[in-house]
Amino acid sequence: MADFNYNPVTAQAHANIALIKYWGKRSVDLNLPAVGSISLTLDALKTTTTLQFDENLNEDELQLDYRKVTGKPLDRVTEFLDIAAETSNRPRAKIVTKNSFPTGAGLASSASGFAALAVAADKALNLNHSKEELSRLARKGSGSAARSIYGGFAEMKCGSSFDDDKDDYAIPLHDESHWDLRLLIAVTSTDKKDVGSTEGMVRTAKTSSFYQGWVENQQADLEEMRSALHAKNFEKVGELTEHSCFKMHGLAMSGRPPLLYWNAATTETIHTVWNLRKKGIAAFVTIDAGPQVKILCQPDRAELIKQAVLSVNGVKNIIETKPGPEASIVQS
Ligand code: 2P0
Repeated sequence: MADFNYNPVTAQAHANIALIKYWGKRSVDLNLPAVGSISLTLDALKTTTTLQFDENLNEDELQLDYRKVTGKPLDRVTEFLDIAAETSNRPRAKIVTKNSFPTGAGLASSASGFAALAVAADKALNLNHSKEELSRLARKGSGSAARSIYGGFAEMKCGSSFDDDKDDYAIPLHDESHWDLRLLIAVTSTDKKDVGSTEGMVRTAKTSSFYQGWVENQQADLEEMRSALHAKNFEKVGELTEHSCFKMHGLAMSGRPPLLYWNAATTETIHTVWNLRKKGIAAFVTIDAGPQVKILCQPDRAELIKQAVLSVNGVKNIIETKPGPEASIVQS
């Protein structure tokens, strides 16, 4: 039985963008990825979470951005705390969480959210987990959260067992001081997506004839990206980032029924970035399970690219981010 600390604990974590994408699970029950992935943690997208166990509560209480949350998101948090405490027979908790960015806008709030909650739970349960254990725990909340335990660049490992997760956790590649890059997020819609990532991944694995090829080729992309990041080869990192993005989306589109996360402004933004590239401006796109376009560039090109992309019909705003720090305790 965990050793409960009844003081409030506040933790923070930053969202991340996958440069080499995760798509597909080898176990949905254990939330085990089918492929490894490589990500960049983002400074501007931060979640701050305060967790406090309270013996007087009958159920967990969740507040997100000043609003009480019930239903599925609360169930997911309750389940996660049961896993962290290794028992459902535990004191209930109050969880107050705030994002520095709009929730549900396709900006990976589950990654920063579950990474922050894993770090807060570790402290509130006096678990003293290693980084590897914290990452494994965050993964149980959301696959991409495993990477948000680290700052800078991280790699999510993919094990081979179908019934244990001993090899499924992220490791740090380089911290945020390794390389000064920019990631511009062109927000094209704030509507809730129709098909969530988990459902999308399951559908793809079941119905796409491209799926096996996706899984088999991932290792080569991971190896190339590791070397390119180490060498700070921007053109190579950019090319690999776009390749993994379009491979993932091609895969999603090849499912039955097809999954297309893009809107018209998404496509228009891709072409705008490619046109800039034809003019010699190094910029590369990546897109997650939503319609926002993320543009990887170097700091001295950020302003010019921002202005060009802001003129695209349907682009609502642009969030500028750079490599961000690891997840941490803010107060306890
Ligand atoms: C990624 N995505 O690597 C990929 C690329 C979206 C597209 O990880 O089901 O919310 O909670 O493990 O982490 C989004 O999926 O999925 C995601 P679950 P998650 O960032």
